[in-house]
Amino acid sequence: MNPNISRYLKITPELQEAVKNQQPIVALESTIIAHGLPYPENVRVATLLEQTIRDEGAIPATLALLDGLIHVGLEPEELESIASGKAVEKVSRRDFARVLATNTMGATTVSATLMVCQLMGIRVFATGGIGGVHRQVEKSWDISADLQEIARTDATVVAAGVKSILDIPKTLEALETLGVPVATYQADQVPAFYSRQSGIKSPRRLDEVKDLAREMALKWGLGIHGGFLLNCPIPEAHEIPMSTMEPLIEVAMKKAKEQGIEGKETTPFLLKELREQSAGLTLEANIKLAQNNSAIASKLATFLNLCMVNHPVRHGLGLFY
Ligand code: PSU
Ligand code: MN
Repeated sequence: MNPNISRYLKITPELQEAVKNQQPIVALESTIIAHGLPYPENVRVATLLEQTIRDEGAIPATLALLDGLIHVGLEPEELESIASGKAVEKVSRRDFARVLATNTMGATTVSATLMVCQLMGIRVFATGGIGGVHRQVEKSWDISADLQEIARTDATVVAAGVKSILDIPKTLEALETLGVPVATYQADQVPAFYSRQSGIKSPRRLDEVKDLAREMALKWGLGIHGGFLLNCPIPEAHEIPMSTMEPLIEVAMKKAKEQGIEGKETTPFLLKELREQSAGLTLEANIKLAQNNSAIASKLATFLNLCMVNHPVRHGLGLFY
């Protein structure tokens, strides 16, 4: 790597080894920790997700910006600061350099996490839900920076769909325009985060993780840049049906409007409201789905490793752009 860039990186010894030995790695974001889940539950969840990835054979890399350095892998005390800190910024592409330059504590969203994946060559990233096109976009123009970052990064994002605080059909359309393949794991509908069903047919169903691994290796081997989105429905035992969630979402959105919540505050505000209104039910669901995604991501990373090593089309031929 360019030495001018490595000056700005702090990689744990375990991950330095993993990169050197080309072991499968799964990235995890830190906004879900700092802004998506309450303290101290978030510390337990972050640790659980890392353990789940290990149990399935890959090495976890939780990413964050601390002390002017891009952290790849967090030590327990670093995780504690991100999870408990009040002054933690939610970082997307727009904020990345400023947060480093000012030594601010920064939690990476899907978009900033993907930037670090591209830098490190990490090809699989597990999260809960991605950002997307918000409802009433015609008034707010609120479209998450996550979408264009998935389009430009050579990595697969493993998520549980987008929750219906977003406009799911518009989010799918935007991803299609950006050239991002979107599939649902072992189901026909796009999952809606807390709910297995959204009523919206998925552009594609994927039954075997190894088939996606093969496709990823071929795409990047051909030099076609860009990511994938694999949506995994929340395990049945933990789902909250749409009919239960919809009224809660309506109330939360109304409250956000009344309080003038906008921009990057919107998603964390709605998540907190839903958690409170559902008496913690959404919190439990959020944990279970993120854990499920981490397990699937770990399997995917392991298969991908095999495919990349054995693939006849080597990466970087530059046939496409
Ligand atoms: N969706 C969730 N939980 C989250 C997020 C999204 O269900 O924690 C976070 C992710 O970090 C995502 C970010 O990248 O919110 C999107 O924020 P925005 O909508 O402001 O782009
Ligand atoms: Mn937004």
